[in-house]
Amino acid sequence: MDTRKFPDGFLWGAATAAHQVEGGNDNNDWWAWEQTPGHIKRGDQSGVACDWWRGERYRGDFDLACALHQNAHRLSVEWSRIEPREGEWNADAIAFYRRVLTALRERGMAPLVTLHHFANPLWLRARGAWETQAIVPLFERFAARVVQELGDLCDFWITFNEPMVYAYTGYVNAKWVPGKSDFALAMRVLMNVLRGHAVAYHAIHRVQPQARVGLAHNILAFKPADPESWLNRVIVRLQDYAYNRAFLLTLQDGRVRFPMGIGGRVPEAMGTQDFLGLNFYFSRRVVVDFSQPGSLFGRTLPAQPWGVPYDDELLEWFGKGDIDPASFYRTVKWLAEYGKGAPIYITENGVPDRYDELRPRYLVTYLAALQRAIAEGAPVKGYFHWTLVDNFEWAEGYTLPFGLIANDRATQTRTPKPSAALYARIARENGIASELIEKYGHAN
Ligand code: IFM
Repeated sequence: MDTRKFPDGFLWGAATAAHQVEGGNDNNDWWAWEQTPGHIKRGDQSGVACDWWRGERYRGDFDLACALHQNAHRLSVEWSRIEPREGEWNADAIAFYRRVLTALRERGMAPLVTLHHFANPLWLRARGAWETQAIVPLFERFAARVVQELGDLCDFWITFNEPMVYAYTGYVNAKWVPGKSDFALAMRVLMNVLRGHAVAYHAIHRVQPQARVGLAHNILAFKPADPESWLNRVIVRLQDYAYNRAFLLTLQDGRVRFPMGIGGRVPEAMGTQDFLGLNFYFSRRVVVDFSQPGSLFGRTLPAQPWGVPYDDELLEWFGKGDIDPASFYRTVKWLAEYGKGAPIYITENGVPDRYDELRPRYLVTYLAALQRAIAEGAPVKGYFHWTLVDNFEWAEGYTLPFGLIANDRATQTRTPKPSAALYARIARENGIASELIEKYGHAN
C-alpha cells in the first residue's frame, strides 16, 4: 500500500502547558485572574486540571501517549512553582519536574520543555511582569536555573510560547490577564519578550552548549475576503507583517520594527533560534473595517463550515478562523524559506472537537499538507499535536476539548478518542497511508 512517508527520526508527540494540565497552580497570575467572575467562560477555574501535580497523573498520560506510538512530548515548567518568591528556589518543584522528565525518558519519549507558557508568578505580576524591562534579567536567571537543574534530562528548549498571542490577548483585546487594552503597552510587552527570549537563549547555551533553543511562534494565515480589492489586500499584508513576520524578522537581523517598536536595534536577539517552532491552527478571511484599529483595520469573517456541524462553543472558536490545510502548507513553505535550512518543529496544531468528528479529517489533511511541504524540501523534524488530554483552555475554561484523549474531571478517567488511534497509526507507520487520504479527503 502506498504511504506518504515522513523523514526517519521524525518526532511525533503532543503538546501541553503547565497551567493547563498540572492543577493547583495557585501562585500565578492566571489563577488570580480565574477568581473573578466573568473572566473565564461558565465561571470555570483551572482547579486540579488533569491532576499532574498532586496526583502525578502525567505517568498514566505518558503511558497512553507511549502506547499511542508518540516518541516525544512538549510540556512547560511553571515559573511560580520553581521560583515561588523572588530569588527563592523550590526544591520540591524541581524534584517534580525531574520526575516528569525522567518518566518521559523511561518511555523513550524526547522532552521539549517550554520555559514560559502564558502564566507568571504572582510576585512578578506585582512588578508588572513583561510590561517593564526589569523582567529581562529575571527571566534570564530563571532560564539558567532551570537548565542547571534539568539539563541532564533535556537539551531541547522553548523560551516563550506565542509572543503575539500573549501580547494581543492580554494587552489589546483584554481577554486575558491583565485585561488591558493599550496598544503602546502591548508593543512594550513584545519588546521585553523579545529581549527576554534573547538573553534566555544565550544563558541556556552558556549552561548547556549543546542545547537546541527556539520559541513557539503562532502564525495566522490572513487572507483577503475580496482578493480583487487592493485595500483589502493591503490590510491583510499589514496584518501578516505585524502579526506573523515582524517578530521573526527581528530575530534574524536584530532590527526593531513595528509592532515591537519603531527603529532601534537588539543585536543580542540576532540568530537566537536553533530551530523554528510553529504553532498553526487556522487561516482568517479578513474584510476591511476601520472601526478595528486594534487589529489594524481588518475584521475576521466567521468560519466557513467544514463538513460537520459545529456546536455553539466550536462555532465561537471558529469565529476566529477557517480550517485550512492549504494555508498550513504555504506557511511551512514560507517558514522554510525564512529559516534557510534551520530545522522546523510544529510545536502546536489541533482542533477543539467534543465529538471527535472533525479531528480525524483535520489531522489527516493537515499532516498530508505537512508531508507535502517536507517532500518539497522543508526541513520539518517533528509535529506536536495540541493536545494530549482535554485540559484548561484559558478564558474558554473547560469548554474547548482539544485532546486526543478525553478526561472525566470528576474521576480523572481518561478515554482515548478515535483520532488518538488514527494519530497513533500515522506515528507508527511514520507516514500517511493513501487509504487515509482517500477516506478523509485531500489537503486542498
Ligand atoms: O491551549 C492553547 C495553548 O496554550 C497555546 N496555543 C493555542 C492553544 C489552543 O488555543
